[in-house]
Amino acid sequence: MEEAQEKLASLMKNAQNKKINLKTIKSFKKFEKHFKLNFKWKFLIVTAVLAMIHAKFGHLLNSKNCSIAIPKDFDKIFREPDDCSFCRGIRAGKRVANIDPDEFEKLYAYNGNVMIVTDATKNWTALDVFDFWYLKEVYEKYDPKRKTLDCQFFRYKTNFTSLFEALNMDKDRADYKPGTEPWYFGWSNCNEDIATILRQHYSRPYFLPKTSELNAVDWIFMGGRGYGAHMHLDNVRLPSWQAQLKGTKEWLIAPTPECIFECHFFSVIVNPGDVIVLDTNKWYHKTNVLSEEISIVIGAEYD
Ligand SMILES: O=C(O)CCC(=O)C(=O)O
Ligand SMILES: [Fe+2]
Repeated sequence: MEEAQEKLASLMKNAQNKKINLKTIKSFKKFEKHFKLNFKWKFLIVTAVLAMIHAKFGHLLNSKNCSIAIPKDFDKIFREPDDCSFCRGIRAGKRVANIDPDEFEKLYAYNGNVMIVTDATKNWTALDVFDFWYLKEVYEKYDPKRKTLDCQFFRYKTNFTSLFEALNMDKDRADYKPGTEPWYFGWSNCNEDIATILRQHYSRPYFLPKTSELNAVDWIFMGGRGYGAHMHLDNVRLPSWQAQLKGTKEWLIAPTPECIFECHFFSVIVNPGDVIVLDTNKWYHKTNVLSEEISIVIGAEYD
């Protein structure tokens, strides 16, 4: 009893020192007693609140042009668990050529297959024309008002805060001269004037389903050896294609955590001219440039 009294006295002294109003504590206790929540109720309330947030802001999670900054991986909270049917039995990328769009649509376009189409960039001048200096020139010339700042920019491990800052790096670094800081970054192009210029050098991959339009925003990723995108899952609704214009890149592909005992991890190597097609919303993916030559790719989602 004495011990309890001593404890109480010390607690009250502590509360006084910290300027805590003891009446508040009393009323809080009352509140707690009245509304004491068991685990089940707490879980239901948290779920309901998250569902309300999702209903209100969920559409922003699907947009590549989010207007509010969403904490990293926040969207994964709402991902429905996979039943693993998309990845079961897939152990490698499938290299194909001369593929009919109907066959592609029926067999590969909307399931878990990871395809590498080797003959889809035959007439594209982008393979010769696109490099750091060409893209810098296009953006400086056709976007003097920097509308492109509204598009998304992924800096990965660099400190660049925008595409323009990245395109302004000094010449030696841009050329990946030894001793300069490495870089890898990516961006979406939501500037229509620039899309028109860039699309003079490539076209909609011939094997895509006939009904699929080339109207999605294009994504460009570029950078040097040993660098790439970290392991991640996208939240963009549709599957995508990506053409390797320069350099060689490895894709490390992994199933979602709930499928790791049923599905396989594998890697795919893409060379200049290859087009990789995969559902980046369903496969975790990480990229790594293998070549000395700077890797440049262009891609988009397809419906
Ligand atoms: O090409 C890269 O490095 C990353 C591409 C990517 O993450 C994507 O297309 O979803
Ligand atoms: Fe991705």
